[in-house]
Amino acid sequence: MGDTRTRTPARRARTRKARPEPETLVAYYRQMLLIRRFEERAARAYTEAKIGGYCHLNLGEEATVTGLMAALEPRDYLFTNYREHGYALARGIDARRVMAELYGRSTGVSKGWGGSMHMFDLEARLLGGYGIVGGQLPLATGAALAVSYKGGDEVVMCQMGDGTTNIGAFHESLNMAALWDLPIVFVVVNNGLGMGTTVEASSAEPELYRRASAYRMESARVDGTDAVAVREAAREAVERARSESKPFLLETTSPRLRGHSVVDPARYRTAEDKEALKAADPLAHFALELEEAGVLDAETREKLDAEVKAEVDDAAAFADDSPYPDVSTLFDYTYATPVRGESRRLPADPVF
Ligand SMILES: Cc1ncc(C[n+]2csc(CCOP(=O)(O)OP(=O)(O)O)c2C)c(N)n1
Ligand SMILES: [Mg+2]
Repeated sequence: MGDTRTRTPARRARTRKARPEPETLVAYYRQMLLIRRFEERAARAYTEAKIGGYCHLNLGEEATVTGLMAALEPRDYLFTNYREHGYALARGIDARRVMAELYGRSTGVSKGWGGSMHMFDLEARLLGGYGIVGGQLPLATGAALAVSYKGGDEVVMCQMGDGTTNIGAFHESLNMAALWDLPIVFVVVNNGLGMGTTVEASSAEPELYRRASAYRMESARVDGTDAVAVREAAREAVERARSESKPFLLETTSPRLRGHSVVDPARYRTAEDKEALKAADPLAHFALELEEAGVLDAETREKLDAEVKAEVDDAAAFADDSPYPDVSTLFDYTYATPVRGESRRLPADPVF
């Protein structure tokens, strides 16, 4: 790699793989299962017109989400793209509040005004959910600058998709983060597609983690279908950001099991592609691996299935029973501080 510090695949292959306790593995499995069932329920609720607007699911990315969130401390900050339901759940936000946000109800994470793409929870330090591709990067970089300026030891994690690495803000943000030694971990969740366009068709350097070398930033690629491997790689990056205040670019690879959003029939996929996807399902593989290792038996698996189903059913019922936000609160959360002369008019109201 010459003068860059980007890791070679050989260096990555030597990364130590920790052996977590059986309870931890089962907890990761449960987390992944919750995300899976939650997302399936969201897809169903969308077809029932309970959810409006855009809705992008983490199906296939459960191990990535679980591993990444296991690497963060509660005091760390998280920025994501619009595909963030799983992150909100794994960050510890109640499934009821996440579902209620999808339903646009006042009990939701963003009080019903954000919807699927704009979850925001200060307590969980989830600072969004962004619908503009790459919109989260400059904000996350700014948050890392604020941490650095204040001398804090929090780390900022900024998640994005593979397609986002072709957006200008990606390069501006990485450049500044490297130049100013900011405590930020950029994570590229490479699901192989930006809507219907493959990484190979859109990126001159399809090994996306290597892009960091342009900024002399360290980077690595990890199997995003392996929650433990993701956790280990992310921990290394997070702890380095914390102790040395150095940015890092981590790329995870995992399949996107369904269309870009719930309304995408994914016609660009062949029947063989779809069969291959089913066979590659990370959740099914993880369950099998745990069963073979004697960590998960059929009884526990059934128990977890029932528990998670009840949790998701309860979340959907809670969302359904919750009120819509009052229109009078439409502008309440637009600005953090009062704005002089703030207009509280609705779009159809006269300005003066
Ligand atoms: C600035 C901007 N350009 C285009 C879009 C439309 N758009 C929404 S998602 C998307 C693809 C992004 O793909 P990727 O970054 O790989 O994320 P993924 O959806 O796979 O998680 C595009 C082009 C947008 N929302 N914002
Ligand atoms: Mg993608």
